[in-house]
Amino acid sequence: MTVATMLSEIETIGADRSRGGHSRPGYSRVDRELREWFVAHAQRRGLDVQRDRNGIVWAWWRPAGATGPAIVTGSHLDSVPGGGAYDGPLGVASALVAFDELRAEESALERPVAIGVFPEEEGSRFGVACLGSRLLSGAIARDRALALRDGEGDSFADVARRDGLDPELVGRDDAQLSQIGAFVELHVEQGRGLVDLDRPVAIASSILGHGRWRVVVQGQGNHAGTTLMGDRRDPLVAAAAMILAIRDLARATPDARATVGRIEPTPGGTNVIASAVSFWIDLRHPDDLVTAELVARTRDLVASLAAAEGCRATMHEESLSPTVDFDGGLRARLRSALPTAPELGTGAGHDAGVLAARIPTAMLFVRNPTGVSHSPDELVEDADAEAGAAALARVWGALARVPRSAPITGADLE
Ligand code: HGY
Ligand code: MN
Ligand code: MN
Repeated sequence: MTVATMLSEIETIGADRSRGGHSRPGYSRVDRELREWFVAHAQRRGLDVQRDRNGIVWAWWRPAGATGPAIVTGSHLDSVPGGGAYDGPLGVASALVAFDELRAEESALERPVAIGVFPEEEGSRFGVACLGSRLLSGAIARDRALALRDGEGDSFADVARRDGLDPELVGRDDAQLSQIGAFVELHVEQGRGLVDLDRPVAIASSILGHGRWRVVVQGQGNHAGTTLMGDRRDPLVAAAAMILAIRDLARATPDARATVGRIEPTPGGTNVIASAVSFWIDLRHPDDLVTAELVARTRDLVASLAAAEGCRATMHEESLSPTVDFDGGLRARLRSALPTAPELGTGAGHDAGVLAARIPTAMLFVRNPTGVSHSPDELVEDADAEAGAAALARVWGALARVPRSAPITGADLE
């Protein structure tokens, strides 16, 4: 089976006719359908499937004689609103295709292998990026996670319970992590690096530090027609000034990226001056100290521009991930398995970036001719998808054949 054929099986699940693309929130009915698709493929291959306390689905294969922590690959199946078809699912489909190839080498494998499917990687439902891998690794406290609320006001505790999990059990799971020797995630490239290099597959070098902050601006709701301009305290006007100022701040800071893609006025009437506005800032920079400096300057901007409109504002951190440089020894092993693959950094966050704090992780990127992501325009040509799965099989097999007496990160190879 090819990667393209696999992905065609799920293309209608979570299809979003109004936005285009797919909207696949974590821990949702759509997410469950996608999980069931994966589980069926994994069980058809004789993999031992389990869903852990955090909702991560694992499919294990322990060939005779292969013992110790597993070499794991995988990715996520959830999406941003109106997302593309490849961000996440490409890594899961490629893992299944790569497994079909790996199984032929069963006798040579020294280590077990597994595929992991991580929920809520995009954080589109509860606001925290990579919620599943953060819970597993202990990067988010259980109580904070359980109290998170989605756009409907449902708590993660209630949603997790409805999705078959026990809220009292979610959280850091060292026993589960101890079963993983290394994690290698394959992902569509979210940029044009491979297009410019004219190569199908790259090895990841680093992930840009990134965070999300929610700004709430409070003003005075009133009538659009009876309120003179000089009498207004309009939070939407203050928010507009803040969004432009944050854009200018990022433009003036080399390598910084700032985005406001989501804004929610209350009450949101055409003939109503809003009483309050929420908007979310996504800020990213390679240097965590610069990110912190940008956040501090943004807080000052928000306060002063709110005051200029007679409004008040708060700014609350929802998610923060440091810049990650992937494990050098593991990258060396990937380089020896894929000697012609270039190394590229990325500005996009991934579960492999979160797990890097606890276990050796690495990533492979597959060429995206449009370079566009978090959009229906995201694309991977079928031939490149197959090249990605073949590269993953090579890397996965090389790592699973490393003798158990040798360190998996191959520090000696650096
Ligand atoms: O937002 C990101 O960087 C990733 O796509 N979750
Ligand atoms: Mn992704
Ligand atoms: Mn994404």
